[in-house]
Amino acid sequence: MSHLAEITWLHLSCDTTSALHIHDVHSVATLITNSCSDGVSENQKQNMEEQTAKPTVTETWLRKHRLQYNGATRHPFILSIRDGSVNFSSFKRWLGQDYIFVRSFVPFVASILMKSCKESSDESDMEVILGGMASLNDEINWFRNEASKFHVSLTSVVPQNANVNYCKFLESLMSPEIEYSVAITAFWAIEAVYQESFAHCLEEGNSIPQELQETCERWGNAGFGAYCKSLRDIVDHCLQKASPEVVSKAEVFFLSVVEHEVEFWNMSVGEASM
Ligand code: HMH
Repeated sequence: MSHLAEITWLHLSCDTTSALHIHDVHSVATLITNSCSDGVSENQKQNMEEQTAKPTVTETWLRKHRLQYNGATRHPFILSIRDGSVNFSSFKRWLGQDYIFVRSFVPFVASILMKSCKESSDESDMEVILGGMASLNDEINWFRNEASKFHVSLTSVVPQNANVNYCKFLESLMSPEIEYSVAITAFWAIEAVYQESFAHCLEEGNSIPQELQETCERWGNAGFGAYCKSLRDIVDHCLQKASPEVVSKAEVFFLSVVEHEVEFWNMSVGEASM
């Protein structure tokens, strides 16, 4: 492709999203610089490219879909935990439903672990995903313990619509037709929404009820934040090498996760249809 054709393509692709503007202006600048740089050494060219570093795929999405994302991470249920006004019957509903969700999350993460072994070029992905599985094991035990504290009987929880739909979505992502890069994108988004939500509860100025402090720390602690960042780095690394079709598919699934998370919080508050 000639530089002119490439620049025209970038202009066209700019039209689909305002958030891409900055990055594409940089790309165009890089292309123009490179096309004018005959006689410039490879080293200098590389420096020029580094100075015009492109935002990663996840950065682009988070900018573009900030409102939707905040709808999940700053949901009224989360804000009510942070300011102490939370309804305890909502919290108990969330607790029982999330236990069911986490149990369906385990085979989903296992399917990603298998895909990473087959499809990932980076061996260290496996450790990050395995760490995630280990923390799910802790989480399941924590749910059992928490449920007994709050007198929630986990054996009699009936999964509500939003939960059933979310679990079906996870199941659809376990299909062998779903690329590793797409599945790990959903995995990252699922973990990141909880991490950002509960980390927000812990930020200065909170009035979290003492009984819910541990819940917030479970997902809001720095270690869980670092784990989510490792997942995000894997996603960016995978998608940087993926075809535009796969990147778009991953973006659609990212947005679906955000929607399912909002529905899950709505259900917990008690607004969803039973
Ligand atoms: C609904 N989303 C939901 N539950 C969870 N436990 C997480 C994300 C994070 O593991």
